[in-house]
Amino acid sequence: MEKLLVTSALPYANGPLHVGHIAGAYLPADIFVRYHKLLGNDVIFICGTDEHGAPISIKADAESVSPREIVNRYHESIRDSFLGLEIDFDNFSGTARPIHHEMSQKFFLNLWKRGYLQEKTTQQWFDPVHQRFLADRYVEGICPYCGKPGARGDQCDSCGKLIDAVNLIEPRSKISGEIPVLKETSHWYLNLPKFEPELRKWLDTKTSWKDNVKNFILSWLNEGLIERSITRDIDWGVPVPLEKAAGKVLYVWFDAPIGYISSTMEWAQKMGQPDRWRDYWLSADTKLIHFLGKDNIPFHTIIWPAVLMAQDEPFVLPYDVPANEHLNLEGQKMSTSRNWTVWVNDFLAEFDGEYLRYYLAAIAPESKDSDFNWKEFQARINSELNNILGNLVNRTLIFARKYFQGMITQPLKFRDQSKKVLAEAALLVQDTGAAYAGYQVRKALKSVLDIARLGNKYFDETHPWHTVKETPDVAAETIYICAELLRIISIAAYPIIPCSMRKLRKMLKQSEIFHWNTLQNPLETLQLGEVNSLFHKIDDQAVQRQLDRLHKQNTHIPLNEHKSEITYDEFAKLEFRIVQIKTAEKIPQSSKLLKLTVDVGNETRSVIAGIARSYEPEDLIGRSVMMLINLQPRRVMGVESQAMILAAHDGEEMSVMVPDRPVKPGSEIN
Ligand code: B3M
Ligand code: ZN
Repeated sequence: MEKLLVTSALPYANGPLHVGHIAGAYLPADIFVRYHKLLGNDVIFICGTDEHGAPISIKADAESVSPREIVNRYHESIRDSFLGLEIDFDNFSGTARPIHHEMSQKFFLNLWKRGYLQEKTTQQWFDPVHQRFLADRYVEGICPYCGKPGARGDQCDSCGKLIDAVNLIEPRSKISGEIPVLKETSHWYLNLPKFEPELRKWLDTKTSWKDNVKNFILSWLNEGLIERSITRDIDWGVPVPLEKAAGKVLYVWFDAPIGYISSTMEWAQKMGQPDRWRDYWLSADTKLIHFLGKDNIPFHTIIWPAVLMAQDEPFVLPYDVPANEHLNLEGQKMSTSRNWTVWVNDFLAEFDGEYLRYYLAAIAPESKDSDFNWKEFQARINSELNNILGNLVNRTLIFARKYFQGMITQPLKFRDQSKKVLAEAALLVQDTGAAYAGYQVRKALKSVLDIARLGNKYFDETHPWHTVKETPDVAAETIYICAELLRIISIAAYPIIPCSMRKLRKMLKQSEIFHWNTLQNPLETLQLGEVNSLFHKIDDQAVQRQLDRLHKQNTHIPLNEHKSEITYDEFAKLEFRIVQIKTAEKIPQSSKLLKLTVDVGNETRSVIAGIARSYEPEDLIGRSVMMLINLQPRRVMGVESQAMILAAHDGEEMSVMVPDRPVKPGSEIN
């Protein structure tokens, strides 16, 4: 029996989960864990929310609420998403809990006592307006490595490099937007170079790690390790447990991985065996496996193992770090700031969570980035899940009900064709298991589906609808074999779609408790339970609604992204004029839209404007504003809009563009 400690990266409790998160660190882990639980291995699956650091306090500042409030809100939202998707952790904790603070301080003190930390005074960015240091994401600028804008004080998302904030080009404070100044402060630095020989030795043993992970680590090591500060000047986090460090907290990336341990400790406490966590973390035979997205690789494969090596007890080091690539959406990079994403809770409000598990397994970004595409989602659910697997379930069980009163009878012996099908299925099951063990979710799903394809082909070729008339035994054999394939699928596909496979087992009167090795116990004669369709199809409107929502949401372009260039001639085609607003009224059923009539100088036009959240209709009447007037008219909520009002939006408020001094309606702008 293997002992496995499986973790998924701790999601920041600063926002809800989207499908990209699930595809990267959670679904693949859950599938892996379910497989190992089926094998009967000793496995626990650990997670929790990452509740510290700049991501949380920036969000709290933006909403003028406490970090604690943000953390509580999103911890719940994230937990609900996991529940809805049956991502089934043995424990789901959070790093703001006392057990985590204690453990993190203990880890820090061990490093300090054992000489791995050094206190250093350096210059750090300081916001002159708000009189505070700008840790990590509180400052943004141009990446010193790749030259792209939008790099944050801790990491550049464009090139993936970790950044020392002082090297940012054209830095700006995220709080005030001002240019920050450098000011002295002292911090504690982890002496990473000291660990290099031991890290290299350890990494050399990791020959089977995924190529994308190995390459990432090698490029890191080859650039040379540097000392990294593990403390910060912010007021939300684990307090640094040294008297002279009053007011400072541990760097979120220092304490977050310790969350895997504190969550395991919480699990052990809940079981009433508070020392049980040690059986996993301090035992050399534990396979510690960290599932994560590729951005988190260096923290888990260099800094975290170093911190574990430096403790005063022999902590187990990561056995494997299966990191996944990114998931794009409709051909574009996902972006939460632009709302170009699919939020899990929104998905669950419309569709069965099992469909997301199925689709994300089918397109898992295992070795390269992959694309979430709503039309493809529909096609996979309709033509694979329904037409292949659902079809085999329906035709087999309905036939049994119609012709055999729901009896599935085990034949005394099989015809060759049936034996061949069972043998092929056994091979496919082996492939499925090997794929699960090797983190190849796509391949596992394909093998499982091939079992269903095999069943459909066999059903067609043995045409029971003919044989049932003359040789009902032959038809009964077809039905038995197909039901046996369904039983096999109910185990083999369980890690991917557990809920439907439980339903399928119920119809087949199979035990709720089952193991991978029960695959070998053939179906005995049985009377079917109640038979229902396992899946239903997704109609065009449902998908169109999602696409509409996505495109409608996506009206804001973040500062570091720009539309493609246009020519002067293209620009010259636009006709802008000053117009005067004559009437303004709310549009019932819409909280965003106002209906305006405007004087364009020699005519009046009606216009729909999306400014209702920022203006009361009566405040607009009589005002002169800027308008694009040669835009093709369109109907919005049943009203024709014959121009477009220009307004600035900062993501929160809209502000209409007005002339600097009075000008006549109809005046041209150029
Ligand atoms: N919260 C980063 C992230 O969500 C971080 C992972 C921590 S794992 C210890 O991308
Ligand atoms: Zn960069």
